[in-house]
Amino acid sequence: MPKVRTTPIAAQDRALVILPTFNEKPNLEALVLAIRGEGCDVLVVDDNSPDGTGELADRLAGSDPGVLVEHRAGKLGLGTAHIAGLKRGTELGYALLVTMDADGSHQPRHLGPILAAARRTGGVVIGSRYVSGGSIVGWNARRKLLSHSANLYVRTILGIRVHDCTSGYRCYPRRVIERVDLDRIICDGYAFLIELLYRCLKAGVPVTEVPIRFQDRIAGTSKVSSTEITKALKLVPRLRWQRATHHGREVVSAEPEIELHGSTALPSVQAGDGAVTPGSATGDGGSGPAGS
Ligand SMILES: Nc1nc2c(ncn2[C@@H]2O[C@H](COP(=O)(O)OP(=O)(O)OP(=O)(O)O)[C@@H](O)[C@H]2O)c(=O)[nH]1
Ligand SMILES: [Mg+2]
Repeated sequence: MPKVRTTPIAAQDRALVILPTFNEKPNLEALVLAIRGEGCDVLVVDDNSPDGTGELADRLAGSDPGVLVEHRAGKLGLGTAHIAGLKRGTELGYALLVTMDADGSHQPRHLGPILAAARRTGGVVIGSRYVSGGSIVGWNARRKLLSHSANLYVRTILGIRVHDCTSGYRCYPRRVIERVDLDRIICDGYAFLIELLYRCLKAGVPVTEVPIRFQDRIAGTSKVSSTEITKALKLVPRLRWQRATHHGREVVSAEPEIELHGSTALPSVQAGDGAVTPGSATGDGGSGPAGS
């Protein structure tokens, strides 16, 4: 029997940007408007923020059908917020699902190159600070060192070549999310980012890094705690142990060069669309900025 298409026609080719929020009221409105200006729809996943972020999101949604809101009862973690958004976006039939921090660190102007790379490769695209052309503005040396060390740790333990494993600015084609069982994800917090990336790599999904200019949050406070960092550190060897029991594939590239199972293939695009990092993600545990 033929399958009945349930995808809303309006969503079929569209991108949905998922914004997890907890106390991001000062940042939300300008960000939502800028994302809408890039032609994407928005889903705010708010965890009953005490500062009224959820109410502001409702007001924005009230005047724009391209803005959706999911309210959750309390602070349930970044990972589960991403999962809730990815599931909702999948159900609604969006072709591309983007996750982005709502604190101003991830700029909507990078959406164009990120979406273009996702459409071209059909794989996961990471807005990356650690490929050529990427940068960080506003972090002190200690914060940079922490982030670089975390990425080096993840790359080394997991034996993967992605340079920015902890970036929350990502695009997942819906078909990729449909292939990865989100219900098997064990991490609810920040470690979720590493886990989902790793599961995608193990499923043989190509991963491409597009350089972004990351800037420190515009307003509000960070929600990353030392408990979250410890949880993430403990997760990585656990994933590695699972890896030993599953022999999967890894396909990673930094634009515009795509590495396919050891042989390098150049895609038919030029760097002019903002994807400007030739061949920097090759070699297991390769040395990106975190390693140098
Ligand atoms: N819904 C939801 N969102 C969260 C939760 N924790 C963090 N967020 C959001 O996730 C995004 C990233 O959180 P940040 O606190 O900026 O974490 P970070 O970017 O790693 O850290 P900073 O660089 O210090 O800002 C922001 O939009 C937060 O509001 C949570 O438990 N639930
Ligand atoms: Mg942030």
